[in-house]
Amino acid sequence: MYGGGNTFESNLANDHLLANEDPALLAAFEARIEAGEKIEPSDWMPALYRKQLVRMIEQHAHSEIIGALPEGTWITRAPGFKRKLAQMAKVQDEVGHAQLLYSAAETLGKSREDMITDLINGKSKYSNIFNYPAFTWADSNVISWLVDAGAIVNQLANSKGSYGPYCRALDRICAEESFHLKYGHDAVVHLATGTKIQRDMVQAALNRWWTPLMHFFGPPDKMSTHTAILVKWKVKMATNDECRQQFLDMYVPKIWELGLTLPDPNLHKDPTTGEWLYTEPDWEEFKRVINGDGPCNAERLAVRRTAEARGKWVREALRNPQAVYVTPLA
Ligand code: BYC
Repeated sequence: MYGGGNTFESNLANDHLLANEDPALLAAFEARIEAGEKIEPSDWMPALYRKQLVRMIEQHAHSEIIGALPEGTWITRAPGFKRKLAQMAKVQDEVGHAQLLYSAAETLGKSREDMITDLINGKSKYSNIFNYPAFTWADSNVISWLVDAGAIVNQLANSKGSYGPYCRALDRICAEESFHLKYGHDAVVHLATGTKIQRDMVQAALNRWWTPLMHFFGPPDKMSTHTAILVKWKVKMATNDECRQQFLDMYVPKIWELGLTLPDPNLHKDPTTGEWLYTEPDWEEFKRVINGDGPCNAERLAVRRTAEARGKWVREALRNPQAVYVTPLA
């Protein structure tokens, strides 16, 4: 089970939602999807399509806002003024992506407040990968290059999907992510072509991030709960395994080109099928991390809780501009 709840029960609840739909409306909806039309917020949609989109877009938004934290801690320690400026701009972009995605999810009827509450109470998920620590500057660079690369593979595919507001948010996000990717690549090349200490530092970071990166694309298709219906309704335009394969195909050669290695002796491309073969990453570790028991889960949520508490007076002041606030920070 990968989800926070019981997958069998949640599948039953999903089947029930679908069974209750008006068959004629459902058929018309699926015909629109089949024809490549975009679904907009005011259009009729099955309750399950809405529920799945809220789940996925909300998790994506949380991933952006939590994802800003490991790199954010390196802003003050970035080596040099130019790297500091670029790091700051990137982190700001990630927070902006969260805003776009929360707005897209809100079009489906869940308020931003409820989404944030579910995040800080540990009810909603966010990407596994941001529950690992960025010990060194090289860790931060590996995130900027390879996590953003993985994100682009997934998001470029899904930006051609069926739900208008999510696709438009992804178009904008992908444009910014592609710049992050260039920044991350430049920073990794700098270390990989530098002194022995710099090369060792980037190699150690790569070793640390490889398993979380393989997990990032989600469980293997045969174990995925939601892929089948999301692919059918063109929310996911590529499966977890297809995205993982595309990432390996595009980035393993670039990593090897730098003289860096990957911590999987079985990683190679099958010359006949063109498919990358690898050692399955530890999926038990993945389950633990996405269900709240990773190295940094508690720390990440604690930061968000503090941010939420500190921003309370701003939200209240916006709601009620006449009120006077004398002690903004507790
Ligand atoms: N991490 O049926 P499956 C970024 C969960 S941020 C955590 O395959 P699905 C960046 C899944 O939620 C960009 N949980 O699910 C930011 C489900 O649990 P529930 C992040 C995961 O939805 C700052 C269960 O496992 N990208 O780039 O069909 C700095 C079963 O999985 C993960 C996105 O969010 C995971 N990795 O497919 C730098 C993309 N994988 O909900 C960079 C949008 C699976 O039943 N999301 N789970 O409790 C997606 O494309 C899809 O949701 C996934 C998973 C491919 C991630």
